[in-house]
Amino acid sequence: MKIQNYINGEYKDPMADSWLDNYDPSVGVVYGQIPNSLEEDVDLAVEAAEDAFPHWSNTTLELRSTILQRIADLLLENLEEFARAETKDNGKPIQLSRSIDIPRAASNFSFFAKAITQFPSESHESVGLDAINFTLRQPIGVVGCISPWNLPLYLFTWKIAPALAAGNCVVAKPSEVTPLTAYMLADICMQAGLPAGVLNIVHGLGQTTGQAIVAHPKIKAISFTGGTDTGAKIASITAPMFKKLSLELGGKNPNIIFADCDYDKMLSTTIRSSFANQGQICLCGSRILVEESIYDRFKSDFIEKVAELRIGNPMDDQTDIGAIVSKPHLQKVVSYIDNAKAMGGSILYGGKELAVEGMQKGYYLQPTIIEVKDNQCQLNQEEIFGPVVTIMSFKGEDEALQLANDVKYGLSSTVWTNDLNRTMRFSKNLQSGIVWVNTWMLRDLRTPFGGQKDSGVGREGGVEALRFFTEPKNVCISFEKGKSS
Ligand code: TXE
Repeated sequence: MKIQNYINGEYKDPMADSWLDNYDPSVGVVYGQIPNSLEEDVDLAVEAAEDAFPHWSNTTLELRSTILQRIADLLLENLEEFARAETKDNGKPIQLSRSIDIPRAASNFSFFAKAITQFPSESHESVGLDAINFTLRQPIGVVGCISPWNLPLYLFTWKIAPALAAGNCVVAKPSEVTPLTAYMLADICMQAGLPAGVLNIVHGLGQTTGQAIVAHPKIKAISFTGGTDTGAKIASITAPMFKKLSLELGGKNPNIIFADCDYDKMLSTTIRSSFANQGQICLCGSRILVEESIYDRFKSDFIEKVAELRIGNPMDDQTDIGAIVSKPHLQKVVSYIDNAKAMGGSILYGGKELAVEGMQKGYYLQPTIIEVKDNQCQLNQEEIFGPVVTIMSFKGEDEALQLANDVKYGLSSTVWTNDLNRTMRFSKNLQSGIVWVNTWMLRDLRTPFGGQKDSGVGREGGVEALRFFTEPKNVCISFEKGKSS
């Protein structure tokens, strides 16, 4: 199958007629082509977006909201088709695509369809100076959205929906590794009556297509989710151009387990927070820190539960762990495991590539648990982004906090405890954008989402996303005092 760009309301081949292979990771074979878009394709998309902007930014909130809600409804009407496409393209278990990825993509649209109708701005009376100020929140113009491969449609729409709701026109690029559902979304947008040029989707590589979006002088803001190194590169290009920038980057998140926790809930959630989506979620708790008194018990129970996970055909309803997204990524994850011993770790479970029956060339890897003694080892400091977790013990609160914060990243943390005072101490002192207590990945779309330290800058989600995608303008009106004042 051939995927095309979506520019100015229609599907288009790349101008240079250059194409890239798209792989099905479950079987390791090419099953389609995607545009290898170049600067000229991005230029065309920006032109279309610029032309569409005056009309879209002046479209009533009611109509904008109706169109976005229609996109959400159409995604849900076509849920099964989208879920199967996501699983084929990414290798994730179908039950995950069905229950999380596609419903959440629809929620992103319906959430921001409503949120924009409730988006307030401030006014400040300058008492004694006889002036009133109000803040106009205006759409920025043409904005760029670049998303990764791990939660393809989920993260793509997480950016596009608030950008459109706020009245911007968008040039967006999904990951070249997982382009299929973004391609299908274009069709839904056409059916929903989104005017031509309001959303443009350009496919291609990061260093060409992505870079052309980032460096385009007419694109005034960039929202990016992906690797920390890529984020740094994007920041270095956009900073001298004074673009607004939102970066959601990597994580090396601690999962801190105290002996007083609800043990069963902790254990089953820790299986998910370690290995959901083959561990390829920036929020996964890849460093498990366990209080010394329950360390041995946890270790054996965790290994036993992980051994029950079913690895196999992503399209099978019973599969817990599907395929790794691509061959290069599999090789990267395996190289960490191969080096584990040299890095001071001992493999407690897994660590091996697997051949799934009938899918011998697919990219399968066992869920892997590595015991480490030193938080400074590479395994605990670098984002592996695969089904690999480390476990280590700690003695008390002080050590747990020190270990948790002792990384360059600061995206999310999970704490398991029933001590309220400890909960408050950790909530205040953990250096991360999100702290989950006695849960993981429980998301409320109104909350600020993003990381500290090398995990990014800025926040998205709820009102934060609408603030990011608008330019605040202070209007100050002086008025004359009447006789009565
Ligand atoms: O991400 P990239 P990759 C981490 C994870 C992973 C590593 C690399 O550790 O192993 O990053 O993964 C586009 N200008 N995360 O290489 O390259 C690219 O085309 C503009 C964490 O796949 O950052 C894709 O659309 N765009 C992460 C998007 O950026 C560029 C999720 C992300 O790709 C570009 C994914 C450039 N110069 C990986 N270079 C998370 N935090 O969720 C690439 N891109």
